[in-house]
Amino acid sequence: MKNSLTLIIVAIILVVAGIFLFSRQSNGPEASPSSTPTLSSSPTPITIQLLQNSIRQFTVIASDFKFDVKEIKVKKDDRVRIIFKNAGGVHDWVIDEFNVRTKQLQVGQQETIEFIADKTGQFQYYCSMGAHRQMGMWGTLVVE
Ligand SMILES: [Cu+2]
Repeated sequence: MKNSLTLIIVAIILVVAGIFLFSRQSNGPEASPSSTPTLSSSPTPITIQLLQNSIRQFTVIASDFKFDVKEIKVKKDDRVRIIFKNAGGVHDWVIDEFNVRTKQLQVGQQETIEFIADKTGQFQYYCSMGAHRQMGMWGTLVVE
């Protein structure tokens, strides 16, 4: 009778200890997910910043023989979007250093091109038709 009472007490202690250990173990994994969001939340502001930086949009209108925008200023690594519209003659919009070139547009046509301004400096954009560049169809892209 005394032996079976001891067994019951031992069994109760084991069960209580088991519950205690089990609940501590299940607390363990719960603690780490709460610290994981702190780690994974840090890349989020960087992603948002990239998106905010990403697109600088400019509309450039061409006519005989000029671009209405003579200077475009952006920051390094900006994504530059040029909406190029042709209001007269046949023209294109070219910038050699970034390998950017629209098609040769007829009057009334437009084309949108995008590129990453991945180097700093001053770069000339121009119309590559005939002698249009020499006649004044150029402007400056400034990447700071
Ligand atoms: Cu031209």
